[in-house]
Formats: sequence, C-alpha cells, structure tokens
Amino acid sequence: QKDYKLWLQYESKTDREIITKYLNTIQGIEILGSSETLKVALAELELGLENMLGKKITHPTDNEQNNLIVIGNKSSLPLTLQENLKSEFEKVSKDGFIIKTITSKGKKNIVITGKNDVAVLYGVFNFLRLIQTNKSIENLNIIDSPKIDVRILNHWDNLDGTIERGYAGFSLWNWHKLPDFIDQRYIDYARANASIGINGTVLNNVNANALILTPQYLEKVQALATAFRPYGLKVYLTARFSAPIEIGGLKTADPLNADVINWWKNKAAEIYARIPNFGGFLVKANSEGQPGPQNYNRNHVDGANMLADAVAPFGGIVMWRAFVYSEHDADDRAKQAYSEFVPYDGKFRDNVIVQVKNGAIDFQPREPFHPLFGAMPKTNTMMEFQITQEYLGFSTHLVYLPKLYQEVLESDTYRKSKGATVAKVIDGSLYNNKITGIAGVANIGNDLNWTGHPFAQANWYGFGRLAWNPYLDSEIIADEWLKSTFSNDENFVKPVKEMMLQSREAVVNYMTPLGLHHIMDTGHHYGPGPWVGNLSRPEWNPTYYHKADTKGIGFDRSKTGSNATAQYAPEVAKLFDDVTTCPEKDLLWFHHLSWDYKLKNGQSLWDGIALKYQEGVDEVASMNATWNKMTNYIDKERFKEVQMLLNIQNKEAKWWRDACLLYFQQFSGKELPKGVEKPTQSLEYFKSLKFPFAPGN
Ligand code: BDP
Repeated sequence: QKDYKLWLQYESKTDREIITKYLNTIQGIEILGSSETLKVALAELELGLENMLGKKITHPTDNEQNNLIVIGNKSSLPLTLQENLKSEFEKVSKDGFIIKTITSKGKKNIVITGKNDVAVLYGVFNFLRLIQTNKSIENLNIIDSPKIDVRILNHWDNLDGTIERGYAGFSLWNWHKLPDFIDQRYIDYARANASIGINGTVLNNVNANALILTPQYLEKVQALATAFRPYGLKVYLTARFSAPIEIGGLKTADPLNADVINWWKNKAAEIYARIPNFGGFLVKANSEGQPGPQNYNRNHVDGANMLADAVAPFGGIVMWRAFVYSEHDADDRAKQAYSEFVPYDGKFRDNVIVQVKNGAIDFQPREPFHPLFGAMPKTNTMMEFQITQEYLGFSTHLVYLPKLYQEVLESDTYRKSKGATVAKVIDGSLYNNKITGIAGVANIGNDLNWTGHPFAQANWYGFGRLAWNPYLDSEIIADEWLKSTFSNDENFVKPVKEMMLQSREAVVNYMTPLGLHHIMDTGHHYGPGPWVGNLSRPEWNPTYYHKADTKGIGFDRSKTGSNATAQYAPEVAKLFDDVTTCPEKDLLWFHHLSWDYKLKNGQSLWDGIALKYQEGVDEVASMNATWNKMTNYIDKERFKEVQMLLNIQNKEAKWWRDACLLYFQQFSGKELPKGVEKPTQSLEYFKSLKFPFAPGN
C-alpha cells in the first residue's frame, strides 16, 4: 500500500542516465560506529538506495575507499576527516548535520556526519531526499541545523483509543497490547518523524487522564519510548493537575502544598527511572474545565514552576499552555490569554515554556497572529499549530496547511523593532531564550494512510520541515513532498503544487472570508452553523463571533470596541485599528461594518462577502479539474481516493456558501450579486442538518 509509505516511497527510478550517475558516485557505504541509531541510519540508506537505484549498496569488500558514503558522528571520524571538517563542525549545532563531498588523494567520498548519531540520521534522510527529488549529489556541501530545539507532535489521544479532534481513525497506541507488543507502526511512525526532524511526541490528550501516570501505564509508555529512542524521538506526557488526588490519594493538588510538591518529585523520579530521556510534561490547566492551580487560588506560575522543579533534576521541561478563556470575562475571548499571561512575564522557571496557539481564538482557517508572541520577552514561548483539521474540513477537505503556518511565522510583531517576526520569537533569536519549541496537534491515526486524506500527509510533513526551519517556503516544501510522495514528473508536480498552494485560500473563502471566524456548527466544528446562538457560554456561539444584524457584520476589536488591538505592538495596533489600513483578509476580525461599507475593489461589503464565498467554490472546482487531469501520473488507488475526496469538498464548499449566505442575507436584506450561484436549498434545510456521529468530538 503506497499510502502507508508516506513521503518515504523510495520509488524506483526509470531514467537509466540518472541511475548511472548516482551509482557512479555511490559504490559502497562505510559506517563508523554501531549504535542503535546508526544501525537504523544504515538500514534506511540501504533500503532507500536499493529501492530507488535498483542495486544493493553494501560495505565495500576491497580497500579502494573511493565513491563511498561514509556515515558516523564527529568523534568516530578518522582524525584527517575531523580536521578537514573543522570549520563545518564549528558552524553546525547539536542536532544539525553535514553532508560533504571530500576529495583527497584522488579519492572522492561523501561524508554524512554531525555531533551525535541522531544528527547523522537526519543527514541520511536529507541525503536520501536529494535522490528522491532527483537532485545532484556531486560536490555536496550542506550544513543544516534545526533552528528550534523542541519539535514536537501533540497527540490528543485518549486511553480508550479515541482521539479528540482526530479524523484518521483511532489512536496508534494500542494500550491494551503494550508493553509487550511493539507494532511495526510505532517504528514507522518514529522513522517518518525522524525523516523530517521531529524530535518529540506527547502521547496523550491535553484533556488528560491521570491514569497515564500510574505504574501500569508508565510501563507501556516506557515500551514506546524505547522503540522510538533510536530515531531521536523523545516521549512526553500530559500531566493532569489533579493527579495527586486521583491516583495519589492526596486530599489536594495545591501546587504550594508540601505533599503535593513531593508527590510530583517522586513521580518524576519514577518516570525517569524508567525512561532516562523522558522529555517532560505538557499541561492544560484551568481551561475548558481542566483542573489547575487556580482551583487553589494559586496561579499559572505556581503550577508550572512546581512541575518544572520536579523534572529539572533530570533535564525535563514543562510546556504550559496559554489556551485559557473564561466565561466570566467574556466581552472578548480573544483578549483573555494575553491578559492572564503577560503579568507573569519573567516569573516562570527556565525549563518552562509557554505554549501559545497561533491565533487568539482557536485554529481558525485564518487568524491574525496571537498577541502573546513577542509580548513576553523574559519567557520562553512556543508555537502550537494544529495539523489536524478541526475547523478546516477534518480529513475530508484538501487544505495545505504550511501556507497557513508560513503566514503566521512571517507576521511582524514589531516587538523591539520592525522585522521581529513570529518566527524570530519562537526560534529564540529575538529574545535569546533558554529553550525554544514548536508543537503541532497531530493529524495521525490508525487509518491505512495515517492521516485520513492522502494530502493531509503533506501537513504532517510540512509541519516537521517548518519546525526544523521556520523560514522555509511552503512552496518548496510542497515541491519536496510531491516529489517524494508521488512523482518527479513536472507535468504532475507543477499543477498539483499550484492546487495545494491555492487550497488554503480556497477554504478561507468558502468558510470564513474577510476575517469571519468560528461560525462552524457547534461541537463537531465541521459544517456551517452561523445561526447557533443558544449555547450556555456566550463565547461558544457563532453569533458571538460574527455579530451580524441589520446594521452590519463583524467583531469590533478596535479602540471603539473590545480594544483587543491594544494587545499588539503600537505599529500593529494602529494598522488593525484603522479600518482603512486593516488588511481586508482580517477585516471582520477587527471591525463591525455596515453591509454597504465599500471594499477596496469598490464592492459593497455584502457583495464582497458573497463573491468571496463563490470564489471559494470556484477554487475547489478548479482543484477538482486539475486533479482529474492527473490520472496518468500516479497509481490508481491514490488518484481515486483524492478524486472522491475532492468531489465531497466540492459539494461541501457549496453547502458552506449557500448556508452562510442565506443566513446573512436575512440581515443584509440584499440580493445576491451577479456571479454568485443561487442556493439549491433553503436556510431551514441547512439548519435542520444534524451530525450526531461526527468524528473526533
Ligand atoms: C479546541 C478543541 C478542544 C481542545 C481545545 C484545546 O475544540 O477539543 O481540547 O481546543 O486545545 O480547539 O485544549
């Protein structure tokens, strides 16, 4: 099954000329060292080369020492090589790799190395990618270091096998059969992650179950950690704040209580005794009903630091989430995390890192960057992106997310000065942070193809690539992914790449154009539900976010409204505040405007919204048309699968357009402009649709 192999297809090359060229340069492999990590690096190299070039490349039997690939870490290299690579080793960071063609005494070899074995493994995957994408391997001189320390997946997996917001089947972790049964999938999962430089994984849901911290489960976690270790993939767990009560028999979980402090210290010691390279804890506290320090009149700093002290002796970290909002202060949910966290700047321990979602609401198709980025100069701050498509059509819609990630990473926070992008905040270069990190909420499940939609694999891949280097261009990532997943044929790559790049704007257009947000149907967040307004908490209702009435539409977050704009640096605040300078893509995020408001292109707001919905539908139709021309370039299964999914997306884009426009039309009282197709059903029909069994709730 091709789908299963992800971007590690190692498709056999057919062009004799290319094969010969590669084979001339690669006649043998020399491995220096024997660690588990080097063993898997060697196995990968052998597998990839044999599959792609049709020849088994092994250790040379003669003493020629020419045209070899030499793999090993710095300390295992012969002294002459170490000397030769002196300046490269000075430049490369701990996990970075060097791939260099070295010619000496008439012999030419390619050395793949780094300061540790995992770095060598990263180098091997990178070298294989060169061949996967038909790049030259003559005179190589690559030095590539990750710019972010903690490159981590967050699995929202429950112990019963379900996945919160998971759309690709059930959890990969078979807690029932662990620790004794190590599924090959665990290994392939670790391989796939290593191939893109992901070095950490949180196994369980942020809405945590304390049972994961009991010996019975820790034994299972240990088995996974051991399976992942050769691939440089560290295991982390979510810590339920009330665990000392639930599984420890204590009466309180107050972070300043001596017994509680001790309980966590002992728990950390117990975990590290089993898993020496355990990464640490991820915590969702006092958010959406989860327990936390505030239950005991303590604050986020008290909670985070107490846990941080427990793992510090072992080198562990605590990722403390800033995804908090409360019903008591609901004038604008977008302001709450900033208000709650900024006063704590400088108070967290060095091994705490505050994990912030990319936007201030919740993983919408488009959000302006979260105002917390750059606002806490003395606090380690990490990014949380969502790879699973909770508000983006689940794994049914094709949406290439690296476009979204790139937009956020490139946003200028103007903290300190112009050019202080979000990327510079999270890679630590702006404030010189002690630890840096980036998390992606995984879209992986036990579906045969891992991610539900074959193109959702690109989002996992792209997240990993951007975690390694947040300055990479999403177009280059799409190019690499297409070539290593499907084909190098430009007749395929070029149009399909365009389709991917267009897909993010398409979904924004057919779901939430011009800054609209959170108008998805309640609970499952799949289809449209702009009419929902009866939920107990105001900020759970779509009507709270669009505020449509006969006068207009949009959430006024400017000075005249909730003043959320004031949470940004003055330059940014000014830009968003003024309706004439606010980017139109964010217009209704920051402003409530009349239906007659004139957009820059001269259209009225009502016409503009309607035409954007239509544009989204048209874009999906064009994605469909592009794909339908691709039959000859790839295997039937994947072609068909994607075709069926795009057909659904096509239908559902229309559903979004029709339902939203019919609903908003009640307020605007205006006709649909020319060019917008007439709805096929009534508003009542769309409102009557029910989804009692939507996945991932
Ligand atoms: C929201 C999800 C919810 C998560 C929550 C979180 O709807 O299922 O638990 O975020 O991130 O997006 O904690």
